[in-house]
Amino acid sequence: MKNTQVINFHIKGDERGSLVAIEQLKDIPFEIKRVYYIWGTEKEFLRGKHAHTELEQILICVSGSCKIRLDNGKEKQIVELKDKNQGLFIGQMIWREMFDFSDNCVLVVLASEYYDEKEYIRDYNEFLETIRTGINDSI
Ligand code: T46
Repeated sequence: MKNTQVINFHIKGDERGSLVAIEQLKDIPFEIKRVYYIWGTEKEFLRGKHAHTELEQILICVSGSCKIRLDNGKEKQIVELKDKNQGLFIGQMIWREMFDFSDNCVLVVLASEYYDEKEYIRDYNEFLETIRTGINDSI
């Protein structure tokens, strides 16, 4: 889906175990302004349910697994994150829902912007309307 991408990070492994390094503007397409992580979400809960007008992010499941439903207003896609060297890029104006969290899931998120509640679209009809009218330049 346009404006989303699964990125496979290079694993530097030896007999001691594995290591993944992520460098801004090299392994991912933006400068990192914020890092946050999510854990302890039980299987029946749904997180996300919003889109961002400005923010770009990379989601990485560094433990366990979860699924992400991506929706650009026209098509939907589900991505399962379960590999520690895999990141999901989500660009602007993509509705996302995270679900099916495993017990040990830790989801790390690298974000291109500081936290700003004003650039969240949390109403699905408003999201569709913004897509339809093309108000956001990134669409
Ligand atoms: C996203 C998905 C993948 C902050 O104070 N600072 C922060 O940087 C963030 C991300 C959240 N918060 C506060 C806002 C809420 O009071 O933490 C609380 C939980 O946030 P939210 O309900 O938005 O969490 P999720 O898991 O639904 O969504 C989060 C991100 O907000 C969002 O940008 O794309 O993870």
